[in-house]
Amino acid sequence: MASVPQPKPSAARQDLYRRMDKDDLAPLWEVLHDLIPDEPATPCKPALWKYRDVRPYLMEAGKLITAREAIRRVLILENPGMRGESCITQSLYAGLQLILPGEIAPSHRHSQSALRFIVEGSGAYTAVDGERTTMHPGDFIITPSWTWHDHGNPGEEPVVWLDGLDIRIVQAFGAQFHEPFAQEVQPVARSEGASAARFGANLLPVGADAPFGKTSPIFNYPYARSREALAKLAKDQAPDACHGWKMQFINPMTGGPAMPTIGAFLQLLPKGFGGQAHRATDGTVYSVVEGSGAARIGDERFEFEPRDTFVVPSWAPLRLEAAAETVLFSFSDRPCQDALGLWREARPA
Ligand code: 1HN
Repeated sequence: MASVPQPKPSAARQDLYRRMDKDDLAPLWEVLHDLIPDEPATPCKPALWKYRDVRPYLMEAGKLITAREAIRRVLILENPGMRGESCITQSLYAGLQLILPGEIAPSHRHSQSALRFIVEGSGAYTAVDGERTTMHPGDFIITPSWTWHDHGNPGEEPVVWLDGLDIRIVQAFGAQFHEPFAQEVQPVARSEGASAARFGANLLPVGADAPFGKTSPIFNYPYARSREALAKLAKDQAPDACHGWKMQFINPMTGGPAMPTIGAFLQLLPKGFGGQAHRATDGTVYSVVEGSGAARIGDERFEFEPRDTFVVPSWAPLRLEAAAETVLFSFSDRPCQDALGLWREARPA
């Protein structure tokens, strides 16, 4: 698009703009170059949150406000290029949520979808439409759009997870709805593990409808199983030059992504891995599960260790390095972009 911004409009043009402004009109030619950039132009910056730095704030918040009072006791991971906008990429929200032993976070539902990636502690549960699932580190848990959900921690230790929500995507469509449940804790309607048995054993109950619409009927993908799949994959196949061994969490009813708006992935990097540069149009949030290494994002280098979170903006070149065998969880808006035919990547030749 050959549109060259004018340095300063002439007096006659400015006069025209001023008069039309009163009638809610504006000249496209003054903004065209910003509206349609040659390449992705995002205010989103690369950033890393060290869990070691975040955890003390989270625990202090745990002393100052209960989960019940807060509704959700979360520290938002605000992208440094978009402070005050409650987002980590241009399209996604992320935060670290704490629930202490004995606490509950009250039940509600909303049109926004959420994922939980468990970062620290075991023994808390989340309930989705009448079924509870117990959290363990590394589990990938989904709260599908418009499902009743609440959390509780009947265990002995603080539990912390990374929340990812499609808040900005739903907001862009003006399709936000929220409703509190009549009681703080929703009744349990099925035994724990019911969804995994019905939908997660490469079997489907004959005649079953998708209980969560376009979202996977499996709402907990336990780390032990995902980790084993990665280990087996790595035994028989060479790593990808950019991603190592990378798998996507899928919806068993469709073979597509587990969530309609958010793609979630788990990848293994061998010790000593020095990945090639890769970029894609989906800004991506990473949570470090095992190992250590560095993410080179553009010309910045971020060293990571387990439980750290980092973000890679849309179209920023990423190179992953692993000092030890490393496992990374990640999520992005890729399913949205795929559905609309927008997703692009650039791999080394
Ligand atoms: C929400 O419902 C949860 O259910 C977490 O745990 C974070 C951020 C914004 C809006 C709703 C949860 C949220 C949220």
